[in-house]
Amino acid sequence: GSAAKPLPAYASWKDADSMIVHSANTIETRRMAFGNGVITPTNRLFVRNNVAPPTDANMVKEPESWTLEVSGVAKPRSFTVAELKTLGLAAVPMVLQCSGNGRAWFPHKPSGTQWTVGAAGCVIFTGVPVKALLEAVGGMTEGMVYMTSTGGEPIPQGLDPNTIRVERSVPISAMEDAILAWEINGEALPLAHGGPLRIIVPGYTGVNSIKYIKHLSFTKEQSPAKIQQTSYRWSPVGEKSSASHDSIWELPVKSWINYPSDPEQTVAAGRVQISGIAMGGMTAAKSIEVSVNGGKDWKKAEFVGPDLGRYAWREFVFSADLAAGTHELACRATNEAGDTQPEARRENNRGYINNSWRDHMVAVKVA
Ligand code: MSS
Repeated sequence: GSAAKPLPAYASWKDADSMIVHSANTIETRRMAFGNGVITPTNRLFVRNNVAPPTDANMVKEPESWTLEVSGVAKPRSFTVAELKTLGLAAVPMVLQCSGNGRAWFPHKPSGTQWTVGAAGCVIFTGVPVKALLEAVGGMTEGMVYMTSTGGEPIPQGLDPNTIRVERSVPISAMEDAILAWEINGEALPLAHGGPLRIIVPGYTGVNSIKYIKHLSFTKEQSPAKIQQTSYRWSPVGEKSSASHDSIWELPVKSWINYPSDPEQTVAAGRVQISGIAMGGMTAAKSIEVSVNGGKDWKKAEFVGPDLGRYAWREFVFSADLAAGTHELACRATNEAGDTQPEARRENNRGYINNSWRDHMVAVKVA
């Protein structure tokens, strides 16, 4: 590959040694940098922007005065963050995972960032439940089908806003657990992660959690923005995506091993602690199995550390006695809904939502 790129200014506070800088808008967490503490430290959390983030330095200086417009409700109005803070409070531990995480393993080499495992993290967002906001505005207008969020990036003049605007619609059922967040892991939400205010849609892929949200509306139709209509769709390989293909929304069950996973490292023969993370998607991770022979035999592994609820991931460990040689380590999670992580990825043109256990396997040298 090419020489390591520096962190962009807006994310210069990230721990450089823990990150892979693909571009100024796409920064991945190294597989060996997740730790075993369940929560991903904010300075190691991945960053993904579809367009350059806002450069207005004042934006996060006075977070309380950022305003959110709310429409598609009985009493449309706008709220400052200070006003939102009076309506309710919830803390949501959850996996934030880019739709394209795992794209690097699609054999047809889809365009887009070649993420392996690091476009994901487990963090705690704090803010006001969308439900509490809805109560304050008299509920949504009758017949609404989608919850639509608009990002606060300035739209350059002379361009069709729909080609640039970061605006996503999700089914209104996703509203149940959604929050408007101003804090991440107990700290003010930095611009890189959507400060001053961001919507969080737990269980859904990252693109649906719109940063620097400036407009929340309940709508009958999905957003006309390109990012909704023709991007983030389950289109077949080789086929241009369109609104006729299903939208990329809910996350599936998934897991991967983080330790050992360094291809440069040789592990000492004998007792080895194999550890990683498991998530359930829309329901909690229920169990996790590990294979030390490339998926031929599976044994139950143990969850360790705190259980932070259905949208968070779990840490797991498996003790194995490994003899000298190369071992293919794999893991496979099952969620509360009874879905088990599949061996094969679900093929799609842009390489979204890879949860194949085989793709996430690691070959470890033992000596
Ligand atoms: N938001 C806005 N406003 N803008 C942009 O660009 N992106 C997406 C989300 N949101 C955006 C938004 C994506 S796409 C993702 S993943 C996420 O975000 C990420 O996050 P962080 O915080 O990590 O950066 Mo894929 O599905």
